[in-house]
Amino acid sequence: MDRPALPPDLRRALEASVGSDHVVVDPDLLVAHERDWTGRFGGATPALVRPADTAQVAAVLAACTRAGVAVVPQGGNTGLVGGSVPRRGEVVVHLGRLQRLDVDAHAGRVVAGAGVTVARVQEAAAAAGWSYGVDLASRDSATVGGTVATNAGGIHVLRHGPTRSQVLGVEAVLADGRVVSHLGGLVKDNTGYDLAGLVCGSEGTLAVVTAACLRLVPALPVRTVALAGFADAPRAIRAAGRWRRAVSDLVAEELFFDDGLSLVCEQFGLPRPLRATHDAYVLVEAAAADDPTERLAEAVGADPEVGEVAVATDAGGAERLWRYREAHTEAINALGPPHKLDVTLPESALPAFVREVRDAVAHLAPDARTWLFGHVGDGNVHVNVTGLAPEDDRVDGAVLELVAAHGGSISAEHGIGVAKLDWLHLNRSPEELAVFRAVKGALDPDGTLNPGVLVPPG
Ligand code: 2HG
Ligand code: ZN
Repeated sequence: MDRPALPPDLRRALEASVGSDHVVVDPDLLVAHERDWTGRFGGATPALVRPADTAQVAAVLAACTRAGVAVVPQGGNTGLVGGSVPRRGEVVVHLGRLQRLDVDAHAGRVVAGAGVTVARVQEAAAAAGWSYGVDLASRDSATVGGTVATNAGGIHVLRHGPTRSQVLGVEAVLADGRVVSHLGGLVKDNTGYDLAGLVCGSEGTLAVVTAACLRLVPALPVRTVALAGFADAPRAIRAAGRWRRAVSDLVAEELFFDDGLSLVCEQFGLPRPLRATHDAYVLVEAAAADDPTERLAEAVGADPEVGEVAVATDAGGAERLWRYREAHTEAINALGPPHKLDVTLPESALPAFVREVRDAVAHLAPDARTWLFGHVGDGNVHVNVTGLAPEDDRVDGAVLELVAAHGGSISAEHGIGVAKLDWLHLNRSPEELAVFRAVKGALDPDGTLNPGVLVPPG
């Protein structure tokens, strides 16, 4: 991989803005930032720049735009669609030093710098008697900047909505260095275009998020987790729908299958969680101010389609059950770079999709393996396919077309990045895509910010 050179004038301007220690050009230090978490997407960068605050981000972006050099913003680099890594010589603007964290315990909100991890926001919220509505397996690395820029989902979307539902305002820097800031945090604030809502989910293509004001939700300190085994996917999906309607304390509802569970158990040396082997599993978590166990047991224990169930009411037991679900991503990655197709289906189409998607992959790539798991509570299935060459995207196209044919979304929570760009038209009309391009052109006329991501060429 040829590493592009950083133009000397730009290097001087960047060093003047952030200090020479924070303009990294040593190839050994750059490699970790050049490939995404899956190992499927990446390229070479001439430099990684580490601004310390919003003013420095502004100076960096203005210098890059003046020099005609594109940038890719990066936080924890936990993205899964190739949107956080350089592909064609972009400078990486790393937001890790933006660590502001101010909690307003009275109002129930927090202003967090882009580099603060989701786990730190959760801890700060808990210390103030609140909770943060977003949680995801990559909580210790994923950052506020990245999760806002991608409108990250996670395991609590069915209760609290995705990241966009938590965002009360953002501070972001445009490509020319202008700062757009609206961090007042008022819940009722009906003063025109929702710029925070627009920047959230724009995947670094419109502005670089430097801070966000996030709402907090009431803490629900008593939690119970149940893992139920089912004879097949339709039974599991039907039960998940019944529990969503019956259990008002439900905060998470996840689905996985026996092949994924066996892989996790093998790779991490874990005992199987239930006595018997079942085809499909649903993990549910209920949380409340008082003990929700009885209410959850009433629904899960009495469900005629459940084959077997394990319940955890203490934190250690809950973590143990969650591990079977959360370790899927790592276990699958160990098999080689997967193709990740993060999709949502209408509830009524889920059983058919689960059956048809395996057939569709097997038809095109008989040697590939299909792994299905995800957030069944909001119809979100993570279709992972291993055993394909990274650049062979015939399976990607077939799966995404199947999703669209069922009225689903080709990206539930990971975003479009570069991975899904060729299929965005399945969900977005030519008129919508023209608006995407108009917005991009208005905010980033020189195309400095994350080129090739999210916005298809006209
Ligand atoms: C999860 O739900 C993440 O664990 C990752 O969204 C999903 O690995 C995946 O495909
Ligand atoms: Zn997920």
